[in-house]
Amino acid sequence: MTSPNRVTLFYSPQTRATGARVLLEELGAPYDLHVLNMKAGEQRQPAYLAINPLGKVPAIRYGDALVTEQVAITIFLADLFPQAALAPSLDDPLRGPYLRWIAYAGSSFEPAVVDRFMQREPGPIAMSPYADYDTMLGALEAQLARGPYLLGDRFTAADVLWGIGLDWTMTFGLVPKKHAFVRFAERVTSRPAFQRVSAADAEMAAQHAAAVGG
Ligand SMILES: N[C@@H](CCC(=O)N[C@@H](CS)C(=O)NCC(=O)O)C(=O)O
Repeated sequence: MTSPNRVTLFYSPQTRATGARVLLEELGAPYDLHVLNMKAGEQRQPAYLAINPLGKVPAIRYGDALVTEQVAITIFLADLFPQAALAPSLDDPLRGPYLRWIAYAGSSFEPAVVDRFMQREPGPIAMSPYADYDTMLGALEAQLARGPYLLGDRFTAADVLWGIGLDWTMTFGLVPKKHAFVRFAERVTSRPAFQRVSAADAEMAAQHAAAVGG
């Protein structure tokens, strides 16, 4: 039986849930994994749709709270384990920029990258949530060029979200391998937490593929 005050992460390897697991590792937080084999379609079974009606990971449960969406999970977890100091406190001048860049990942970067992947035109600039792709990415590049981390010298939970997001999107050719992006993503993915999760993910993904005979 899972302790009510322990984080359960609904998880599938090599997905957006990887970032949530890396964050838990960076936080030194105790957690349990509830693994879904997406290759077997477990994310679309009623049991999981009761957790997240969208059938998407990551999701977390903490006590009675269910949290979905990477952005919310990043903010929630980093605040839940303040001893790890990965979230600027409410009165820290970095708190606003920290929230800004976490929200930017979900509200501007994700829709832009998905449009690009689907080869969809964003439509008129005033109607697009991210203006246009180049402007959206240019703002991110300018922020990262200040480095070494998104908010300057301080490593935060926002870096976990962005380091992994950029690593994936560059790998899939959805984001150009600009120096500022590559240098930043390497800084995050070379950390022990990412390395551990990445190795475990490779093993788990192979098991999932084997379980469905592929
Ligand atoms: N809006 C969600 C998106 C999460 C998402 O797209 N997850 C993908 C994995 S990378 C997923 O669960 N896909 C499974 C499916 O739709 O069948 C978030 O920010 O967390």
